[in-house]
Amino acid sequence: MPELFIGGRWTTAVDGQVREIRCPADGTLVAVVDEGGPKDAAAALAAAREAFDRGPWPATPPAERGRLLLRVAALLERDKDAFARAESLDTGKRLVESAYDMDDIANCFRYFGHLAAGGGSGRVVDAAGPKIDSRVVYEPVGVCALITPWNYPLLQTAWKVAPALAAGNTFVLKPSELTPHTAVLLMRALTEAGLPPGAANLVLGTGAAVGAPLTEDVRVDLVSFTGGLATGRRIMAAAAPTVKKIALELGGKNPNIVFADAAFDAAVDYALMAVFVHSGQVCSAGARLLVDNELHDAFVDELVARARRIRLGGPFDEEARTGPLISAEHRAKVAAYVAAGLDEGAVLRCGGAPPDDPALKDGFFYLPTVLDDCTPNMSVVHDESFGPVLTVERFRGENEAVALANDTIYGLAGAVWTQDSGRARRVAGRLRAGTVWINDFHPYVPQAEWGGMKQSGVGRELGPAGLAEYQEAKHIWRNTEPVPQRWFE
Ligand code: TXE
Repeated sequence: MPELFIGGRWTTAVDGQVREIRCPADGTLVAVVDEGGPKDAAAALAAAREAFDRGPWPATPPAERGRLLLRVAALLERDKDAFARAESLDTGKRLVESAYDMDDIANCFRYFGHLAAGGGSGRVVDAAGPKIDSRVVYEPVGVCALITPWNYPLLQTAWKVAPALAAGNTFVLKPSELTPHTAVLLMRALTEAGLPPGAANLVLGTGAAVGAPLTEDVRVDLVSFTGGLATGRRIMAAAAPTVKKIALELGGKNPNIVFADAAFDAAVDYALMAVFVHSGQVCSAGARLLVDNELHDAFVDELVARARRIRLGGPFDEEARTGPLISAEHRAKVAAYVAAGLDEGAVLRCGGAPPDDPALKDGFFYLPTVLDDCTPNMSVVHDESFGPVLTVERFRGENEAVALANDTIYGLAGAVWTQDSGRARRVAGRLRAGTVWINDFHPYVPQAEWGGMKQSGVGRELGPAGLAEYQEAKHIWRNTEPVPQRWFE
């Protein structure tokens, strides 16, 4: 069955291109999919434009749009196993993690479904006196280009698709060329839920051939992108000539600050989870451990001992605790960051190489790695390696902890571990990050905004602000008793 979805019809790529998708855990062929190009992107944009300018979706009452999103949530739950399996085969991640993701994804659709169904975000403004009806209404932005990455393929897509549809937009989705399958399944669910043709369009393909044309085209009103910083900068520049709205989530280099009075066992456990879950391919990964000098030796010894025991494996290995990296190129990049860190004086405490287990030789695995005695000037400390690599720095006192934590161009997330609630609040208040956890790491809820300060991005996803990204405010002023003003007399 063809995999591009344009104007409500499944189709192959105009130029007949295809791509092999292989599982990163063992290199097995998952499928051969259609690979679109600029002509397919243009056709999808024409369909999305037509559906926005003349189709029923933007004018569908918000409550009805909300009900459709709730039906999508129910379909995602009905087909959870198929979605989770597809996600695991594309990404190599453990099936159980893909299943957690599916729960989050259904919740995301449900949250925005209820938000839309609740309606009523417009307001009456009574600033101009009794003869004026003045109200502000929120309308869809228009045609959205949604460009998503490979680490949480459907989750990142849901964070964009659900609010975009809740607000009444139409869209063209371009998932990562490495992980297309759950996007295909989502188009089927949207269709089954009753979304009108043209409101949702899907073009598979590379960033250069499909993503870039979408970011340049005048028919696109908004680009929402999650991915790497370098690509985010390119997209911002590409969107400038036509002054598109942009929303960018560009990752982070997130500090995990552990004070000497932290609950030791929980702090070690979460420090491991913070950085090694999904082998570090998480935008909010706690990749920089900042540990109180007093606690350093005991904490890092215990952490390293536990990191050595982490079992790697493919999606269906029930004993495995984390999986492979997405590609050979990505693993080479992670290895290069580790090598640079060692050159610059970091001390390797564990990992630092692919595993030697012959059962893992066909996958892109890399051992959980801890680099001790790191300093802020090392590239492995300030760049996002996006792999299972933890750098450790020591601090003495609250001020130094905060200074080190904020010494980054990123500002997505961070955590502080202490049993002193005053200190926890003070440090949380001083961290320049869009999300701060106190005595925790990684949780989020669709009700709360997610996004980055500084170069971690522009705008917010989730929460009421996540819906607002996809809306334009319009002020409508009605003079109920117009009388001549004689301005020019
Ligand atoms: O991402 P890209 P890559 C970070 C992480 C990783 C690095 C590079 O550090 O090592 O980015 O990963 C599409 N116009 N993150 O190269 O290029 C591309 O096809 C329009 C953080 O895989 O950012 C894909 O769909 N689109 C991150 C999407 O952009 C373009 C998640 C993401 O790919 C394009 C992933 C262009 N010119 C990587 N070029 C996070 N924030 O969670 C590429 N694309």
